[in-house]
Amino acid sequence: MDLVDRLLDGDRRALARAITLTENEDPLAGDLAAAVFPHTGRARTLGVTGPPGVGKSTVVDGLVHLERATGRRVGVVAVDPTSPFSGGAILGDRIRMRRGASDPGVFIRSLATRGHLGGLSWHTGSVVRLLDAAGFDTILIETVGAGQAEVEIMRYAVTTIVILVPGLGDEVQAIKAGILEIADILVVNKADREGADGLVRELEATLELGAGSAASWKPPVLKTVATADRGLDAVLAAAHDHYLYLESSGSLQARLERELNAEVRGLVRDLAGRAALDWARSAGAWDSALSEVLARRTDPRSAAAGLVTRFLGRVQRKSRP
Ligand SMILES: Nc1nc2c(ncn2[C@@H]2O[C@H](COP(=O)(O)OP(=O)(O)OP(=O)(O)O)[C@@H](O)[C@H]2O)c(=O)[nH]1
Ligand SMILES: [Mg+2]
Repeated sequence: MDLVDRLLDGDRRALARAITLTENEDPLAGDLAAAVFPHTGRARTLGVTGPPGVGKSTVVDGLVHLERATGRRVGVVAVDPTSPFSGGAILGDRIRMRRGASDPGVFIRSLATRGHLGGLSWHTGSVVRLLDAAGFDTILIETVGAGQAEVEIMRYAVTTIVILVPGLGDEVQAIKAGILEIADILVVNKADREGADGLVRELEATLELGAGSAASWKPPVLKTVATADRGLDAVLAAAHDHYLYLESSGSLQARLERELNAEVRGLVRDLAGRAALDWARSAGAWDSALSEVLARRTDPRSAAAGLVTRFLGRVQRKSRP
């Protein structure tokens, strides 16, 4: 497919077109995903989430700027599970960047719900892979906190940065429960406002309560003033440390395997139900299919389709008189 070749060459128009096909769930999107999959797995993904208006886009903009200064190419996917508009005024405003808009080393795209959240989540994963295949070194995923949605979407980020600000009040209590669990790095933005130190202490105390074993990653709590680019270099350094931690502890590989396993499992279940899944596991077909995916020789959809085809063939043979 010519589109794939151009995308792999880093052609921005091809990339934009591929994303649109994916977003529209065009019949070509599956082929596209299959064709680019072997060329993925290189980019580093960084998620930025938190309640509305805490400064996510400003932080993302600052991080893009820092990454560009080291020559890395950066893709930004802004995901808004709360808005049904795509590329419209609301979302456009959400991701307005101060810098980088005309930099060829930066590619920004927004995604919004068109129906169900599951679709949005799938789009996000697919778009991240397209950016990865197109040669972007760092992919930032911004999503506005909206309960389960950001948890789903942050699956695609290796490192998740959760942003809070002083003065959120009761909201912090609610946020703490769910969102802190997915935070690898906590940022108290708008530290130019009163109450930042108090919030840092409060978050540190909460993290202390839920602290795991001595060997596990302890999310740092960092203060930033994103509008003044203050503290963002420390955020990026922490993200780097987190990545190295995952890599050296073997968690990065384990995590990747878990994600791809879950993806193929979900696809098989969607295509042919639980029985197909049970069969694949018991017949030993699962392990070989999955190892092909892990080696990036087969994409998750093709692997799932292959398993389902074998399962259905078996069902047909059995039901023949
Ligand atoms: N005082 C202060 N204001 C900030 C800081 N960071 C961002 N802001 C302001 O906060 C407002 C919201 O910033 P955004 O970056 O758009 O926030 P967001 O979290 O992306 O917003 P949504 O995507 O709509 O949820 C803007 O007016 C920013 O200029 C900061 O560190 N200090
Ligand atoms: Mg925003």
